[in-house]
Amino acid sequence: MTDQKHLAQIGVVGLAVMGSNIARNFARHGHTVAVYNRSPERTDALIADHGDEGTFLPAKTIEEFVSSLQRPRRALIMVQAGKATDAVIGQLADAMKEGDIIIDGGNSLYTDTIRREAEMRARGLHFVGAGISGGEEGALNGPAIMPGGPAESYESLGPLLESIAAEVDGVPCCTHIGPDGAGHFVKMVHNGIEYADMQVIGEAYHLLRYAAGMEPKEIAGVFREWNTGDLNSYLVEITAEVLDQVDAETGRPLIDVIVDAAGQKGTGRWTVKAALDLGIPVTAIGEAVFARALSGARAQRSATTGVLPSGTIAGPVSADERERFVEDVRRALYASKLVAYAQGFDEIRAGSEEHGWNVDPRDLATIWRGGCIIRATFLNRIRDAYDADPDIQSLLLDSYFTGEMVDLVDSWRRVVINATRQGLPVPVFASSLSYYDSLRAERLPAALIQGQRDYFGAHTYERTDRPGHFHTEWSGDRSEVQA
Ligand code: NBP
Repeated sequence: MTDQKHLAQIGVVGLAVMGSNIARNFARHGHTVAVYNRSPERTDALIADHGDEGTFLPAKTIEEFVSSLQRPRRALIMVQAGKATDAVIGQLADAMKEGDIIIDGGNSLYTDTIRREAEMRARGLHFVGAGISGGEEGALNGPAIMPGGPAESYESLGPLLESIAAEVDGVPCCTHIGPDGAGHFVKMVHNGIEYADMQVIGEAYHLLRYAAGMEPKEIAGVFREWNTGDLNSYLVEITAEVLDQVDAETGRPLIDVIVDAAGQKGTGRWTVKAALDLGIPVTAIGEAVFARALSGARAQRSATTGVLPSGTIAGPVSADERERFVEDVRRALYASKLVAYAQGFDEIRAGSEEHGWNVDPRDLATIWRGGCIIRATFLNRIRDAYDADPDIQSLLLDSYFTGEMVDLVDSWRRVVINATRQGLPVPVFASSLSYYDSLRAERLPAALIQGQRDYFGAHTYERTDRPGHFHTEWSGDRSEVQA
């Protein structure tokens, strides 16, 4: 029998930027790490450049890789999501034995993870879909990790993953999320929230720049100041850095040199698609995804710019009003952000109920405080809210959030009005305010929609004064009948 001591505790397949950084992170934490990549050049480069950071066992074939792992074998896949992941899972499964663990750390679609977990279970293997956030820097120095899959596999895998995850107040940013696709589902929604968070920051910048006429450097200072308060977060911090950057070639602010067409890899879109299926209004995430799509519609935009009338009914904010406007924008940003997070957590609750995952939202608020892109101080508030009431209907109903809204809502309205008067787009600020007003409204126009549906399709409606379903004989004598 092979001497287990000299074998690796974990192996990483796929040594592009994410995989090689995670492998280095494991090695730096004293684990022996088996490494394999389809093209051997990447394996060679990792060993040549970083082989002295710990103990690596480089493999030339998947069979050699698998046989260099301690039992139960733990192999982390970090390859492109989709077909490449399926191909690698197939190769590993053929070489592995019952009880071994395959971990997919890529950005896989959670329904793929559900399918793969069932397939691997049927072969006696454990399959763990693990969301990993933090980009390449996080992968190297401490990401947030959201592993799903069988709880049993977490016993042997958890301590390894926790050892390389970020830590906040001594708590690792990694915990078992729930069965099969739960980990990838919450990672997907995390990314959706990230889209909304980035968009609201973008809208705040846009208003300071074009409604208040401030320069990027000045705005960088504003974001730096905001980062010391409620808005303290990684995304606000890096926003200041980006806005401060000067283009070496032209001497202009870098932000003015970057083409204003935002890319996307698909996790935001998946979040919205899943929300549509679950019937959960994630308006902030939806608007953020559409805003990226619209920014990328460059031919359409250049055809309409200067052609469609602006109809603006106000000029820029005056110097006297600027200080108050900046504070209003801060509040509008915070309020919109609260809505985005509340909606994201609604989607996670609905997904968890739909799939029977039993995801604890407090775990997410805890592990997202470090390592990941949406890390923010205010996640502590979300954890407190779920501690106080694990079944709360909406995060906005928690006393902290409700109290904040009292302070924020007037400013939020002023900002949306101001932007509209100046013809500046604020899709997430505005739609989040509409969501907020819809949520708290005593009556919605949905009553009229029910009337229309009953008129053309006899879909029936409920009455406010007694139970049952009713239909009006619209094309007859217009009397009402109980359905
Ligand atoms: P990429 O997503 O760019 O994938 C490149 C890796 O996939 C290479 O190792 C490549 O091997 C391998 N690969 C491909 Br492509 N097809 C393969 C196949 N058929 N068989 C075996 N290997 C194959 O790498 P990444 O940017 O490091 O991301 C890895 C995963 O982590 C992805 O799922 C990504 O979505 C996720 N993720 C990325 C980030 C980020 O910030 N980049 C953050 C969080 C999660 P080769 O060298 O032989 O071509």
